[in-house]
Amino acid sequence: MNELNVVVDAAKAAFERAGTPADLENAKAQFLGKTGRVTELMKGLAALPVDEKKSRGAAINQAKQAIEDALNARRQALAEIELQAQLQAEALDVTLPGRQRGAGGLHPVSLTLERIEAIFGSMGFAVAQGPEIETDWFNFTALNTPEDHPARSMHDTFYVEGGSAAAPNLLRTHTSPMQIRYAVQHVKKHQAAIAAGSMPEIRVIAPGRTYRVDSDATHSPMFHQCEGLWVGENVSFKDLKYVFTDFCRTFFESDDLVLRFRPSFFPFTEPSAEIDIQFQSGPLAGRWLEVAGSGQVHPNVVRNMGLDPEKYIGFAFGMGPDRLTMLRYGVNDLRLFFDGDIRFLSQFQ
Ligand code: 2NM
Repeated sequence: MNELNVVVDAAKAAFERAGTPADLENAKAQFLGKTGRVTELMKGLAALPVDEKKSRGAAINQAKQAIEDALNARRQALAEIELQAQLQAEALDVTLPGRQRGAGGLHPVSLTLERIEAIFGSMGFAVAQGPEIETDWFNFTALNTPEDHPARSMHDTFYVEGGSAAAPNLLRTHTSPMQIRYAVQHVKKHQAAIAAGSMPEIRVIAPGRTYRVDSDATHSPMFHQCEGLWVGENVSFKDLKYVFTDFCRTFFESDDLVLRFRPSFFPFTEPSAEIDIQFQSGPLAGRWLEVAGSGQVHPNVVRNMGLDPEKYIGFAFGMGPDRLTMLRYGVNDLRLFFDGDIRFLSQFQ
């Protein structure tokens, strides 16, 4: 093998060994660079006689061309390897299943509110919703709550901007103000019938968020209430009793559940009663559990609804959907409802 072929083969071998573009450029310098072997061969031409120069020069050029071809081939091969590696690294497996978002679902208290609305809805009660920021009038005064009642203190109620200095606006402490708003609307709407001596009955529940300055395992500063109101000419405590009994038995899916109406006091009702329930079977059997307050709407409140208390009589009740949810599902800490822990909430789906 002649000397030039040895150089060409050495170059090819060096290029093959180069595993990266940088290695390849180093190998190139050894053959085609300023002090490379091909350059050295060219320099050797100067010392040759003229007749040898031409053929030797042509042979060196041929060898140089072969080396450059090998270099370009290797460059392309390395670029191809690099491209393949990159494609491999960025490969997408289009057959993988997509990321799941999860189905989501209603909060347990929302499930309870929906249940309450469906049950009372089936008994002819409308559902009324209204403002969570209330005036002093609707939250307290219209509900016959005296000026010095503890619920009116800064200690018990969240006051907000608006209203007057003497009667600032507040976060409603119960949903009863909505009962007044609804009744006033009803009276306005049925003005003609009332003037003619008869009014379609008011039958409404007001579910929603309420606020009090209170926080422990059984009290949250934000909690839910659902109050009910039934006003007409011939409504009586017996109606309240059968409606609420039916509600409790349906809500808790327990036909033998019994109720007890225990005398109590509220400013807006007279007489008033706490409603206790007792299960006859299951984990809570035998214990009296307080679930609601109730009573005959106070004549002052009936008057504030725009009705004559001598002609119209009303019955009202108020219950805590948060507590009803705890009883129904056996939850022992109210705060679990408002912590937003998905491990707790997902159990209700
Ligand atoms: C309760 C207990 C007793 C109540 C009264 C009224 C209204 F608007 F008619 F005056 N709404 N809700 C009421 C009565 C609420 O909650 C413990």
